[in-house]
Amino acid sequence: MGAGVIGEYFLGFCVAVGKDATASAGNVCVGAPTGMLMEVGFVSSVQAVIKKQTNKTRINRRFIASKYSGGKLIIDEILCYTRRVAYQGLLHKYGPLLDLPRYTRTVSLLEGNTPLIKADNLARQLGGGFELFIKYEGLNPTGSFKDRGMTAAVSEALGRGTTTVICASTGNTAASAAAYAARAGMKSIVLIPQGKVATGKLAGAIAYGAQVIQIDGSFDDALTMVIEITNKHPICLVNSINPYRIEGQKTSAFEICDVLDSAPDWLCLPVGNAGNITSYWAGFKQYNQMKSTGLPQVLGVQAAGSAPLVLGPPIENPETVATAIRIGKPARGEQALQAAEESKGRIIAATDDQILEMQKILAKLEGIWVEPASAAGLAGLAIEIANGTLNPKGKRVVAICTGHGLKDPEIITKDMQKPSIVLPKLEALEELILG
Ligand code: AN7
Repeated sequence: MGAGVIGEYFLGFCVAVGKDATASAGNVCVGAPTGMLMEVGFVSSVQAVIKKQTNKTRINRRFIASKYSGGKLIIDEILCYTRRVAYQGLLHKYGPLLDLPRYTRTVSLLEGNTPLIKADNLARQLGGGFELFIKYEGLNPTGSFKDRGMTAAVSEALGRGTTTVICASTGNTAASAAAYAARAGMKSIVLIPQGKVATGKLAGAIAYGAQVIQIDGSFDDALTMVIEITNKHPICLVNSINPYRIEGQKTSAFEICDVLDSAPDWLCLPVGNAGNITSYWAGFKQYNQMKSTGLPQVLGVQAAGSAPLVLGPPIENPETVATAIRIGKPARGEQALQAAEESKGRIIAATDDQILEMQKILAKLEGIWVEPASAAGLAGLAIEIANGTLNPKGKRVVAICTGHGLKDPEIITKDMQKPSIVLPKLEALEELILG
């Protein structure tokens, strides 16, 4: 046995001779009688991997495999290199678990695989006695969780021969759609509510080459319009009404279970158009069926000024500083309420002040800066704990932080104290720092 590094790949090789060397298709492992196991990623057959390996590494050895039996590939003799393949994105990793058509052609920016960060300082601030993890979705390629759904939706659209995608957006969907469309060689059109989209999101959509159109109306008006136009013209809708968006976004639930070995006790997340809460619930349920990972209670959090799922009827003129979730008529509202109910959780509202306060605390206590909407889930958790309606003691809580703070820098800079200016002299600096 030996190992070495070639390029970006970790390479190890093993020699296995004999009938007890087996490999399972899917998440393929090549097993050697020595007990050595190496993961080589998703492939349809071990032979294909070996062929790829041998081409890649120019190892001119023979690989002999006889046949599949009981889901296993019985191997007579292996003499091969295996490698731990670099991360290749969500469809590569979880594709077989997602309900996508066969014609799907993967368009990926290596999205997903985001960190689950333990937040002990914040947990202590909230009273302690429980485990708190932040799923930092702002670290996706375009800075939000939308990339999980977009890799699936745009891959399906490409495979189907679509040339143009369209969405209504409070900003993050727009940036994500534009990026994936660019990569797929498609045109993208994004409709945004006038003047209410954070700079980092608008800049992204423009940079990725989208046709950006402002609607003199709300997100809900824009969504109605993209539905109408896609019913009439061969343009692909990539809002979360698109079922493939939901499929892609389920992967975050899979990742959480893969890291924790089970679902958390509570899942807290912001709710806008309600695609994400729908996806998480579907993902946790699917994994639980497959792997008995359990189910979380779901706490969905809306902004108080745009909380139709808390108040009941749609909100005509939603308002909130958390512009990402400034949505008055969530497309998947019914499913969100169902997820909350089935999970024995609930959907609540947090005020703008509570959201902004949590945004600051999270950045200052944990070094995690998220956009306002992304702090809503945690703001809701803080409210519930303070009210005594959620007892976290001994529990494991995961909060989904959906978008990066850099998306909306103005929310911080507009109120900030200008940094002090000193002369370029040591004494001046000393006086400022040491007083
Ligand atoms: C950071 O980009 O609706 O409940 O058009 O950007 O699945 O809608 C954004 C939503 C939470 C709410 N956090 O997710 C859009 C858009 C952030 C968001 C949500 C959004 P959903």
